[in-house]
Amino acid sequence: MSDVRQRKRIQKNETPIEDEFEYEDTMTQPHAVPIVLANDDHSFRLDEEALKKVLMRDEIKDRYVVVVSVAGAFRHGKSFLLDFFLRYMSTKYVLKQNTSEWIGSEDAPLDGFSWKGGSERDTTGILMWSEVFLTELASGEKVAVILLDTQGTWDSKSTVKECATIFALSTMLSSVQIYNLSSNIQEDDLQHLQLFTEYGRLALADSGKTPFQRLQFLVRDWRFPYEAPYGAVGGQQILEKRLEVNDHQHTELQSLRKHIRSCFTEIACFLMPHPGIKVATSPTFDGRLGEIDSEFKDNLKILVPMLLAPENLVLKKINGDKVKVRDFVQYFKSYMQIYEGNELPEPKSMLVATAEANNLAAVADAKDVYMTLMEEVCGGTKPYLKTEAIENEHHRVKDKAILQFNSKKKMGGEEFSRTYKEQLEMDIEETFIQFKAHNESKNIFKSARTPAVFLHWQLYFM
Ligand SMILES: Nc1nc2c(ncn2[C@@H]2O[C@H](COP(=O)(O)OP(=O)(O)O)[C@@H](O)[C@H]2O)c(=O)[nH]1
Ligand SMILES: [Mg+2]
Repeated sequence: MSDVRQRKRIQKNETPIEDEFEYEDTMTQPHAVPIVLANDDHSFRLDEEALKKVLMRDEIKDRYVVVVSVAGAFRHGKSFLLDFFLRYMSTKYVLKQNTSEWIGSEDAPLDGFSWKGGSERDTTGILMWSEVFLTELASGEKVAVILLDTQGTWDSKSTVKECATIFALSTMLSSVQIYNLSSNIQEDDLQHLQLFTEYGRLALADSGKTPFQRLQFLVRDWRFPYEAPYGAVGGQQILEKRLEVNDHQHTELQSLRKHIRSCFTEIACFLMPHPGIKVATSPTFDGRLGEIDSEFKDNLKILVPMLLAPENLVLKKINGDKVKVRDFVQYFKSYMQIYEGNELPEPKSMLVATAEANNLAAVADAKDVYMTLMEEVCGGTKPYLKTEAIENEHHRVKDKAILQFNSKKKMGGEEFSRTYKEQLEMDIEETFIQFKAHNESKNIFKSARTPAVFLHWQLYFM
């Protein structure tokens, strides 16, 4: 806030807003925005205003969305990795430079999402980078790329629930979930995916569509390159082994593996080398490349474009349909509602929330169709239409809007959609009343007040 505005507040006996000062300052620089925050009782809340501030901007909201999230236990270099993502995104998408030098200079400190050494824990939650990266795919689709950082610990009973929630929520929301693991893929890492496998089973039964897109295991500090080499090829070997189903396994382990595969369109794994002693232990390390092992940097140069180059971006799909940013906001809200309580949600309620959100998205699309077409017919600058003509147009356009609603694939079945369709029809009728009133105001015969004026208009038009 400017000094002048601050002084005026003081003069008016209002408290100076220090936060706002800081806020405006940070707004000029891209920064991490806490979107999902933990309450004291380990439940969560969504900062809807912050979410909308980032996403509901005109140049963003109608684009298809790509959501890249990094999740997994704390202090395993998630935020550190994301800061390299940011370097790549800025070079490639903002500066539009096609260079392998995106990785930065040897002595520049690494900034962006805050990362740090030590064992102190951050609060649990989800952060979104305030800068949304825009690009166009080879197919011509305009997309917006959102980066999510997650924070959590898995270190005590109460926080395990918190972490499971954040992990679940970020998986539901992302098109690429990077599952960051230390040194290997263990059985309990797979078990953390259990909730989704059940949700996936229900979603598949309901719509026949694979619920999620890409699951990218990322194993840090891989120590056996002679067994499986660093990178995607070695990762694939390890993944195949871990997801292998065989008769010697307990049936539970078998079905977990089968269901994990059925939940994601694509599952991959990448093995990262250790970044070097300075990165892992030095309290003064500031992220500069000069102090990171070159093998780690070489692999970063492969990993990051593999995930974020325009040709490798994965669009977020729900129920098989691509999702626009504004629909994504709706999904975020619906999912958040089921995670707001103190218990982990049932897969069934995850399904209901998805069905609710895709019905709401279908309603919003249909309303858009109605508004756009009616604006063309009788919007602000259009001439007055006779009552019969505007009513005919209304029926024609309303049919189109309903058709749009019906044609959009939705979960939950006919019965579930009926309420949304009824609401849509009511909303359309209400909007029509406004269009009609606006149209009437253009009727010069009726709005002319005095007989003299009326006569004047009559003479004019006859
Ligand atoms: N051993 C190891 N440490 C890393 C790696 N990447 C980053 N670190 C260090 O791990 C610590 C925690 O990093 P941070 O990104 O805050 O972890 P987060 O809690 O998962 O987000 C920092 O001191 C980093 O320097 C890695 O690949 N291996
Ligand atoms: Mg972090």
